[in-house]
Amino acid sequence: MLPEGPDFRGEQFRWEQIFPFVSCPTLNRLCVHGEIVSFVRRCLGTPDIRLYQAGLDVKYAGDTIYDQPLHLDANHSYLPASRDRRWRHVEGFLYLTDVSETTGATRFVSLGESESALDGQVAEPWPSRQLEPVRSFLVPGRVISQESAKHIYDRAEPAVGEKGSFMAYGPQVLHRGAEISDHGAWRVILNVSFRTAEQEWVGFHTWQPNSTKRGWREFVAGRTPDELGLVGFPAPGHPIWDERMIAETAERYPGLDVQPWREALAS
Ligand SMILES: O=C(O)CCC(=O)C(=O)O
Ligand SMILES: [Fe+2]
Repeated sequence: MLPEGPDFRGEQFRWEQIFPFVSCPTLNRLCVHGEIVSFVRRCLGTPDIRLYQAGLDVKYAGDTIYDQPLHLDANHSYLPASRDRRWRHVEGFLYLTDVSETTGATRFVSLGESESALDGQVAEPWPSRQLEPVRSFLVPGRVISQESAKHIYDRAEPAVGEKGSFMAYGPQVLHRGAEISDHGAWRVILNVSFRTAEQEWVGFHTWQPNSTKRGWREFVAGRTPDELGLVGFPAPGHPIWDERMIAETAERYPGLDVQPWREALAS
């Protein structure tokens, strides 16, 4: 029998939409918002970063049970979370509604307490070794059950914030999704996560399969070389660019200003 308490339920993600968003230019632009990007560059200590996850996450009160167990998002990397600052990536939630303790604010344990809590724990499959064959597709990595560590659950704080707030955390921070207890409420966040260009072991979404579709063309129109670099587009001056490549790219993406690529070729 599956447990009734905190869990990773597929229904928690049923309204999720993945970037790029068709006919939603503002949402597309928010995924590469200048202030978020500059904050993440400072966190990661390099300008050379990539957007590796971008999705709109919508949750409605009463739709399912949103309580999750405390966990690390181990499904963002091939490797366990490093404790060395140099190897962190940044996971982020841009709040598109006000988020309070009763409207599903994610609960977070501080970095120091997360690390000491994990030190004492043996990594176990969730929800149990017996159920691993049926549930392994939902296992997100290191999970701490309430029974094994109630005191750590008590230390987890809700990340409360107004619409427009950006909540950022690293891969070694314990957290859990929480119930929306206000009747009739909903919570909307834009989930955007970044890695350094060299962290190829970190990932979640892949953009290329959608790059021939309308939503992608709409996103690319009007973007700058710097914004496109966040999704892996080669910068002006990269050796792949010649006249023909620039012309065909301009044809593929109406509304993209290819002048910076032309100027780099000429210089
Ligand atoms: O939606 C949330 O509040 C957090 C969800 C979460 O941590 C997860 O699904 O890994
Ligand atoms: Fe998570």
